[in-house]
Amino acid sequence: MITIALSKGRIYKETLPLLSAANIVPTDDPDKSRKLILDTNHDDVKLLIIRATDVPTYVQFGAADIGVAGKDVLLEHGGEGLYEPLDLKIAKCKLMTAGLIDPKPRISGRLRVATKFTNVAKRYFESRGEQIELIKLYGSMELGPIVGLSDLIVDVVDTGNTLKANGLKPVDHIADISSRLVVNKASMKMKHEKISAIIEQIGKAVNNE
Ligand code: PRT
Ligand code: MG
Repeated sequence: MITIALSKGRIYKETLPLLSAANIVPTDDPDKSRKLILDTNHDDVKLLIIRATDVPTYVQFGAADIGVAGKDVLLEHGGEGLYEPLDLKIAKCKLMTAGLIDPKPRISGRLRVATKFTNVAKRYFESRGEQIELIKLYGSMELGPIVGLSDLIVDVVDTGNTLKANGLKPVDHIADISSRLVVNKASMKMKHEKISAIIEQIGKAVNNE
């Protein structure tokens, strides 16, 4: 059995053509089905539909052999127990800091940063020698600076329209982001033939894009 962990939404949509290049085609549609385990055209290949931030956890612990996750999620989670053999070049965006278009004076002595990417933010500001106060959020980070919760946010940005619509602007670029194929290290050894065939076929499809 090979299990592949994916999140619904943009990653699922953009991964489907790559999976189909490896002749893996789901027989259920996650938008129509409530199932969390989707069958495919192979009896021994299943897709797990989970939250984007949970993908590295499932793969790290071997609950899934393979996963597709944004580099933002991987940078935040850390790479323990994971191989990252392929850049799928999908779901591209940028990790950025952002703040008010018209900045206000600092809220407190130390710069306050609100984000769900606390590990990334901590490393980034440490590398610049800046002392910050971190505020962990789980979503709608754009609100932080508007309501005076934080001076800055760290979030993924694509077009920047969401920032703009909320009176924010990108400030500093932290990293370019795309989705990566990740593989459990033990699965890579135990199921080497099947998994390396999948990696090779998906890799070819990525390069033909
Ligand atoms: O939604 P959920 O809380 O379940 O999890 P998630 O937001 O992590 O998942 P999902 O499916 O929204 O995103 C999965 C992955 O897609 C992320 O981990 C990124 O690697 C990648 N990705 C690419 C993005 C975007 N582009 C993106 N634009 N993830 C989120 N966004 C957000 C952005 O933060 C903003 O709020 O979409 C909004 C619109 O972006 P703009 O800049 O185009 O306005
Ligand atoms: Mg989302």
